[in-house]
Amino acid sequence: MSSSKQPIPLQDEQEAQTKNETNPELYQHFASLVSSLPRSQGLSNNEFYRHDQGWNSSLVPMVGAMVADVCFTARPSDIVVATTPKSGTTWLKSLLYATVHREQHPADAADHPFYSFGPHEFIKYFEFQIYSHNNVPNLKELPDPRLFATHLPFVSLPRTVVTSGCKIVYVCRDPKDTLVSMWHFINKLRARDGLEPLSVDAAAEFFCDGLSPYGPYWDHVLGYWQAHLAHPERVLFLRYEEMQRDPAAHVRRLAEFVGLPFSAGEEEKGTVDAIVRLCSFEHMSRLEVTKGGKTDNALGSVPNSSFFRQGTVRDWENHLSPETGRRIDAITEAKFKGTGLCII
Ligand code: PPS
Repeated sequence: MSSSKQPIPLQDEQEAQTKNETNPELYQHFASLVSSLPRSQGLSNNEFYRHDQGWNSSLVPMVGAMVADVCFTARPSDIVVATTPKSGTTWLKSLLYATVHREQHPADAADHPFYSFGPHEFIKYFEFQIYSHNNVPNLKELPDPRLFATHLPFVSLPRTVVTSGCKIVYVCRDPKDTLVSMWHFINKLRARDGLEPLSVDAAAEFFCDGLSPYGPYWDHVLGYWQAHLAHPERVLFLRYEEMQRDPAAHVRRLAEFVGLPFSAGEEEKGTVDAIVRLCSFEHMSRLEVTKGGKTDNALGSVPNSSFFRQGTVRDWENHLSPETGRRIDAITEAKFKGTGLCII
């Protein structure tokens, strides 16, 4: 278990600890490069650019990804939460943080840091929290195990994440539920930015064309699936629907994977169940910090409540037509055929 004193993630404390430096020239260099890439509309509140490695995103996170690639130095002890957006990131981050820091912050403690900070303050994204606003932070002082997050496809991870042999935890979700969750979220951002909402049909069209954040969705999932097949000890591959069915089993898997299995004493004390309860949708979505707090990142300020909507499986049936559902299933079957991957 982590014996180090990872501070609770007060923005100021962390900034002081990471001795922020800036490099506007580097950011400008990559911004010019991204600006020269093919661009299009997509399932977004911003224009998409197409990265050379085949994925789409708005400019800011793509620049952040490029800065991370050249500036981030991974350690074998690092743990990276990787996801395609809206597939269970917030939940997985919470479970991982609560598991890794369970000694310092017991899940049933009344002063657990989850009561004070939004869920995305604990494990930050490379591409729009850590490497943003011209920052090139010195992350060397952060105690092990350092926890990071990303929505980047495997092919574009900061290169030392792959070469260091650090651990990656990936979660995927039925693409239809992922799409519906994304559509709701993007429309909130569009309303914030004074843009018209996207219809669900337009959103589905973009999604099927690969024009979703960090999409094509299918390439994203396959990239991590193949990495998991090649290195199961380094890449844990989880499914949102299976986590819903048995969250406690997944917390145990997660703990074992990161080398912090629960002891018999912890099992007896109910530590696993306490973590499951702490991180459950029902609990997290009702916290004051969720209802009233915001998370600032390079894409703007986002209410914490927007990371919690329904937290259920098959909500797509309430929004997508059966034809759209079949169309997405057909793409999924075709793309995953012969890979051993089944997620619907
Ligand atoms: S993000 O923006 O990429 O971080 O979003 P992400 O967290 O990946 O996905 C948001 C969806 O996950 C649901 N959610 C949860 N499900 C179960 N348990 C917990 N604790 C939890 N927290 C968030 C959230 O409601 C979004 O799904 P939908 O279908 O929109 O409800």
